[in-house]
Formats: sequence, structure tokens, C-alpha cells
Amino acid sequence: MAADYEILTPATIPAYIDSMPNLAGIVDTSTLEVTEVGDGNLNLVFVCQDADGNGICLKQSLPYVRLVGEAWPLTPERVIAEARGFAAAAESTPHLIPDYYGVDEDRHVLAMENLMGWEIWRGKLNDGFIHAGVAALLGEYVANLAFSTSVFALDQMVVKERTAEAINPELCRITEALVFTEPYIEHDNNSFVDELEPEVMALRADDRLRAEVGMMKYKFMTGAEALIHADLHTGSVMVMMKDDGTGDGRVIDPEFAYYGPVGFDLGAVFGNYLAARARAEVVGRSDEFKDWLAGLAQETWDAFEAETRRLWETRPDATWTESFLESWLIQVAKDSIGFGGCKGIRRIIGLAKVSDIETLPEDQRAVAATIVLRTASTWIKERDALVSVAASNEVFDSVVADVMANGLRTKS
Ligand code: SR1
Ligand code: MG
Repeated sequence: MAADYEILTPATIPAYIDSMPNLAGIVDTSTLEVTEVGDGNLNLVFVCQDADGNGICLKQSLPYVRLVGEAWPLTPERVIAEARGFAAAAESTPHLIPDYYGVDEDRHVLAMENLMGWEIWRGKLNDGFIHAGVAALLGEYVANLAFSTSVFALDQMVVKERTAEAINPELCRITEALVFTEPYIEHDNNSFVDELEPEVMALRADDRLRAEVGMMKYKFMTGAEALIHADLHTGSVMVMMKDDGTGDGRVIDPEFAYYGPVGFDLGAVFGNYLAARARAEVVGRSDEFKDWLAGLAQETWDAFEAETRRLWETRPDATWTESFLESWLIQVAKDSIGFGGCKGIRRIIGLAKVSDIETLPEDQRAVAATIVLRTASTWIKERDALVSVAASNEVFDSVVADVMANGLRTKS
């Protein structure tokens, strides 16, 4: 579908910035260098830097899915959902997102700080870099976004208005199809290496798994707990190494934001840690790196829990008791493990794969993918019994031991 609005190019960006009063003075457009760097699935992303080193980043929604092309139209209004996600996080955790400069609703462009020198976390994980502390920042981000937009903090009338405003049906439909349905059926969007076929067939034949994935999809479609990021994978996080050797992180790309289950954000993070762990196993990273990776999910969860407990003290409504919190946290942990499994499986079988696995040589790819699929399947089916992130970590260890000892599933 052709755009009925101006699509920006590096050549037109200086004039565009000059035409936007809210962007005045951020950069000197007469010396601007502009590069289109979008490597995601949906949008154009322009990083711009002037001769003095001042920068700005512009993200423009195309009227279709970039990964597929014009054959898959997609509303460019998604930039409004992204703006909403940024605005909410700018209130709850301003230190964990880029500075947000506003949205141009006519040309579907979002403007934000250019994070010079920062890199996408997934790439750094792939290359074996340790950014200590970033996992905890993600727990802090999820807890604050969730609490501050939920009935735990806000009047119910406000929450209902915001839930309605934040409805994001086209983006949710992508997740509903790609995460919860297509991997489990024959579909043109799916692809995987031949060696994986017996594993995928076994997974599709597993009625129990299919039923539990259905439960997770139902929760995604109906569980309007809070405004969530809804695409919080390691490609939606930028990292930087601080002078003290620890990592800093910024969350980007909240265009899938809607009122959904809080465990979906944590699960997205866990599913992506799972892919990173599987890669680290097959490429033979150091014990130091693998041990650090193994602790990430717990670190994110612990920060989420601690931050939620801190925020709980500020709740205005006595309906929400201490005992309620204990039960709610257990439910969110189970949801996170289940959603983590769904997010792991979709990245192996469905559209929009991850470089953690895709950049591996074919034989290693099948092994890493099998580790992800088996771990994820157990997470989904056993999430009620596992309850804790620590227990879900143990599943990974036993799956790795089994795959290394017995190899891949063969055609029966
Ligand atoms: C068709 S869009 C594919 C994926 O890109 C985004 O990053 C989301 O993860 C979505 O599922
Ligand atoms: Mg994205």
C-alpha cells in the first residue's frame, strides 16, 4: 500500500527537522549527517548527528510491515501507541528510556534522543559481552510501568479511559498470530532448518501444549492489567558499558503497547534470555558468561518484585492488601514463565526470528533451537508447578544435558 504521507529520506530530514517547532535547536541542521539504521521488522529509523556532536533519532512508521513489504499493510498509527508507551515510561522511569521529544501524527514520526555509542543488547549478548545490571533495570522498568498505569495506582475511571485509548488491535493481532497460533500449524510465515522438523512435529502434536498455549493467548487477549510494552525483547533494549564496568540500559520501541498482562513483558524478556543461553551453550562461551546469563531472569524478576513491593506502599486503595500482593506476584511469575515459553517458540518456528539463533551455523542452529523449543514447551506446560524463575532455570539445565547426551529427535 503506497503511503499517503511524506516518507522521509536522509536527504529530506534536515528540512523536516526545520519544519518542526518542537525539534528546534536540538541539532544544527546545516551540518547534519543522517543515516537510516532501521534493522527491525517494521519501521524506518534515522540517526542524525551534527558537526558539534548533537544528535536526534527519528523513527517513522511505514504503512506496511517492512520485513515483508507492501503486501502486508499495517497502520502507521502505531506511532501513537509508541508515543503513549514513551509518555507513560517518561513518567514512571524517565531514566530508563531515551529522552522523548514528541510525535508528528501527520507524518507518523517519533523523535527521541540519539543514544550515541549505545548498542542493541541482543548483538552484545550474541558477542559474549557482560553488561552487569541491565537485567535488573528491565525489572524496574516493567514494575513501574505496570504499577503506575494500573488500578493499583489509579482511579478505576482513569484506568478504563486509558485502556480504551490504548487499544492497539492491529499490533495485537500480529502478536496473537505470530506468537500464539502460527508456530503450531502449517503456515507460510513459518520456517526452520530440516533437522528441526521432527521436534516441531512433536510439538504440534502435543495436545497439552496446544491447550496451554491457548490459555496464554486467551490471557494476552483478555488480561488488561496495565499498560505494557508488549515487545520487550533484547532487541528493544540499548546498552552501554559504564566507566565502572557495569552496564546501563534504555528501553525503546513500545509500539505494541496496550493494556495487557504484566507477565507478558517479563515473559518476553525471559524468552529472549533463553535464546541467548542456547546460543552461548552451542558456541561454547566461557563459564563466567554462561553463569551470568543463567542469572539474568532471576535478576529481572528480583528487581521487578522489589520495585513492586516498594510501590505497593504507595497504593491509595485499601482493597489491595498485602496478602493480595503475595497472590498476585505468584500469578505474574507463572504468567511470565508461560509467556516466556511462547516467546521462545515463536522465534524458532515463526516469522521474525532472532540473530541469537539465526547467525549460528546450521548444525549448531538446530541444537540451539531444540534447546529453546524443549525448554519453552516445559515452561508453558509446567508453569503452575514451576512457579519460580529459579525452577524454570533448572529446566534449561536438564534440557541441555539431555540434548547433549542424546542428540536431536529423529524422524520416527
Ligand atoms: C511482522 S512484525 C514481526 C515482529 O516484529 C516486532 O518486533 C514484533 O516482535 C513482531 O512480532
Ligand atoms: Mg520492535
